Amino acid sequence: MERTFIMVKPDGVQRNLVGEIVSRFEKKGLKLVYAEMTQVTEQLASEHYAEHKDKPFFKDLVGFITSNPSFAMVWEGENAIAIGRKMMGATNPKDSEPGTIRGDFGLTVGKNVIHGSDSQESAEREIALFAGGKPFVDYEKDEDKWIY
Ligand code: IDP
Repeated sequence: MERTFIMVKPDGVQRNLVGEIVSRFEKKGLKLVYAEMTQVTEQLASEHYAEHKDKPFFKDLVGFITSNPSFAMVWEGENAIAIGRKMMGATNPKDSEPGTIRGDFGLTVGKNVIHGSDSQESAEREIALFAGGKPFVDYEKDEDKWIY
């Protein structure tokens, strides 16, 4: 079983897309093991987006992600990381397919609604960064026997 870190960014929270996004992941068959409404700090944003620190959009990105609350989640399931990325769609909504979250709800790369881990390594790093030391809920879902 894999775990992936998924976060509805401030634009998604403000646009009332939290329920829609949670619903898509639930219906897909993934299991929610952690969720928190969170105000991302500048320190956390800088660590999370460290790979982009030399990019021209870094300042705007950190400013945006810290501007309002986000909704952080950890979803569990087989191939959860790759499936989460597929469900999100391409980084720039102009390239995201309809049916994906960014394809359906985003218009610009700066406000693309959702974040999701792109590899096992980043999933582990991001889960530790955002949810390290927080309580995870370990439970069985009866419907899993109809999914696996
Ligand atoms: P990802 O979110 O699909 O993993 P990354 O390349 O890791 O994409 O970029 C992180 C975030 O930085 C993107 O989701 C987007 O919000 C922002 N971003 C990426 N490229 C640009 C850009 O060229 N201009 C403005 N913002 C960008």
